[in-house]
Amino acid sequence: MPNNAVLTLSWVICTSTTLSVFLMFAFHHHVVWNAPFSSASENNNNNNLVKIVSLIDNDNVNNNVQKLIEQLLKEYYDLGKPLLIKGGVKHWPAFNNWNSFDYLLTTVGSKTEVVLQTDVTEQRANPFVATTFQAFTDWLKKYPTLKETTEYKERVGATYYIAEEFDFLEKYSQLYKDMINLTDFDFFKNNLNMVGGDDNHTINYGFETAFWMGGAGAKTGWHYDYDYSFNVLCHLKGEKQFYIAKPIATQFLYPSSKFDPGAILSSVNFWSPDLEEYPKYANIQFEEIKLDAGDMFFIPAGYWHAVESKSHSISVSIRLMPRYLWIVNSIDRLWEMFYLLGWYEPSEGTVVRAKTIQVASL
Ligand SMILES: O=C(O)CCC(=O)C(=O)O
Repeated sequence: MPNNAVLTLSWVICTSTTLSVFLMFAFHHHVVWNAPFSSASENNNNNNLVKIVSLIDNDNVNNNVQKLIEQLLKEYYDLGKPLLIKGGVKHWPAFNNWNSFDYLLTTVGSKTEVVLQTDVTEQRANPFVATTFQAFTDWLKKYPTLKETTEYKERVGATYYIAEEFDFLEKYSQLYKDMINLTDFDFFKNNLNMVGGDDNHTINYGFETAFWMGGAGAKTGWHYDYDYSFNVLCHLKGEKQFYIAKPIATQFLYPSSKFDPGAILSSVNFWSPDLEEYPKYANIQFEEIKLDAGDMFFIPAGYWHAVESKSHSISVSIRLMPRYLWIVNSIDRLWEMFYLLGWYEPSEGTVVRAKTIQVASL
């Protein structure tokens, strides 16, 4: 090839690669900060923020219930609005099975290591402890109520929470079976061409799941998720209080640059807001939603939420995202990998855990 042609080809390749990378980062920035597929343009009228539908009196543990759930989720997914289905996961075997510590200990294994969040990681420094599943369940049994965990927190400074453990369920096939193969959500995977975090469908049926198990007083701070446009919290044990605000509440929530792959965190701690530092927070409007065991809660992307367990609690998040968001999200995964390799230090910290403190008992 003549020299000129080689030069021109190299120039074209370099320019188009640089442009593609630039466009990718610009698109990533737009999606992360605006969650554009959510109903972010709505006005600030907070009436009926969450639609509540009750299936509690519906004893039909059969396909009709599943069809109804699928239709409801589809409708609210299209509207981009939160939906609480009371009793939506009561037909899962997990609803009964996971009530028993013995069952969980046998399935997960008493010596299995679990990593526990100890504080509102989204807004504070993030100490994590690692211990055995046995030690964690012993702690839950010893401190079963909010009164007892509050006293413990005052004394020791911690409340323990297995929070958003992505690969937890995949390791225990029986726990997956207790969720009746996630057929309530098949529509989203098959008809909307959405993907979970992992393509190994034989283990996880093509869904991404996150496992949450904590003591009374376990908390998740103000944040919104931009990536999972399909995010359903299936609440299986205990009581949880959700605080949820429309995307437009961003103006009152002081988004921080603390790094959380897939999410934007607020600088404001729901449980101790500093109104001198964050005065606009005084104007926020949010709704409180109580989740009982057996409830299913659809949280559209872009909606701010904070969560508090009022008793010992267990939930599973079922999540999917459109294929293009998976590509956008891979930039976050790359940064996460760089952080874990020590090549990137987020200026305002991160919720990604790099270190844990090993303890034999809690
Ligand atoms: O249940 C929790 O503590 C948090 C749930 C949550 O933030 C989510 O599913 O996005």
